[in-house]
Amino acid sequence: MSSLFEQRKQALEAEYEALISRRNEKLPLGNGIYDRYRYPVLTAQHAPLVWKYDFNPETNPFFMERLGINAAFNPGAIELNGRFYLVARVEGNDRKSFFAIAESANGTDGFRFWDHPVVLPETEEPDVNVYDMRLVKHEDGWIYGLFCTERKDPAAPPGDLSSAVAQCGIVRTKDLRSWERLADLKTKSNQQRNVVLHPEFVDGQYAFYTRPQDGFIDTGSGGGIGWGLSASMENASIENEVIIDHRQYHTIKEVKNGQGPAPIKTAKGWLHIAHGVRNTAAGLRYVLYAFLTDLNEPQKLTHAPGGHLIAPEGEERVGDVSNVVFCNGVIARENGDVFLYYASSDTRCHVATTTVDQLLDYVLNTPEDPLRSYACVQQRIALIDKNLQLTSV
Ligand code: M1P
Repeated sequence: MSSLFEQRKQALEAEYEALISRRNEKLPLGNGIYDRYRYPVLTAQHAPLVWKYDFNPETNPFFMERLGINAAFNPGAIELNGRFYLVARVEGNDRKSFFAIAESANGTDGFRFWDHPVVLPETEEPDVNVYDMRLVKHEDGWIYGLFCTERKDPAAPPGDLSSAVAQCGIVRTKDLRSWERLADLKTKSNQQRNVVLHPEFVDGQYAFYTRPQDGFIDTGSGGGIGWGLSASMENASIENEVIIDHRQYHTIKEVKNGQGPAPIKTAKGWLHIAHGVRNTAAGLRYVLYAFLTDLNEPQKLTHAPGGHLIAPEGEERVGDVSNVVFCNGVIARENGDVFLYYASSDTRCHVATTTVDQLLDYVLNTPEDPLRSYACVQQRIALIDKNLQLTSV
């Protein structure tokens, strides 16, 4: 009769391998824009057992978790040599997030974490929490990772243990294994989250999408997706930050919005995925939306379909922060296939697959939000009438 330690270890190892080797399935029909999949691609349960358990029967006779993992979500994504890599935000039971790389051969299942999480060097001002890395293959030859670094607000009054300052941390790598930490991005804003590096130089400078805010949670009078240039990445600094995609009353991005991953370069312009947030009686609701900007002037918005591209559905709606979908990782392959990695409710990560052609059709031909119910009805009647003419022949 094997020990409790051995029984639990074997059962958990079998369960883990079954999870990693489970094939994912495209859900039928979809909406023509993208396809969802039956299973999330990364969850807390994808964390290797050696991250959580002490494997020594002497010191852990109950085969008990010693360092639990709470969630795996909001991954940056990159394709290297035909393989798919996610740099996930992994959150321990202690609420601190860290980055860890999961690798898959096909991008929709089989994601397995590397043995060790990313060792992210600190600056002289240590990060308390780090999350939401955007990976960018820049034309300068480096892979950059821009992420949110969060520290306690030194100006918070005594007793306020919640106020924090969010800024943009920057690392770079060539192989996803060794990471060089650069100075945090400097801007004039008190708070920066959702900062993303544009993959190409613009006017000979590094170009950033930003999200200036007055407060840690509240945008205050700020917000919107911003844009700014910096001559250097080693000491990145933005002097002039302009808002290129504003928040707007009674839309999906009324409360706040933020750039998702770096935009995809297409023949018709730069294709952006972003998140928009509105308030409800049940709290904030995060959805994804898309827009297109000019190929030569990536800060110039050219097409803005109304409404959301992806909203939380089914089990996606429930988690640690319910009613949230968030995307900071996308892979656009040479052949035009697109793998859009989105997390749900700050808990787990999913994939939606589509193509550049489908996304371009979506952004070019989906009408803008007309901003008033009456105008929305007119917009829908125009569609109905065109269809009725076609169907009555
Ligand atoms: O909890 C939802 C999201 O909230 C933040 O995003 P934003 O700054 O746009 O509000 C981030 O903490 C993000 O990680 C999180 O998913």
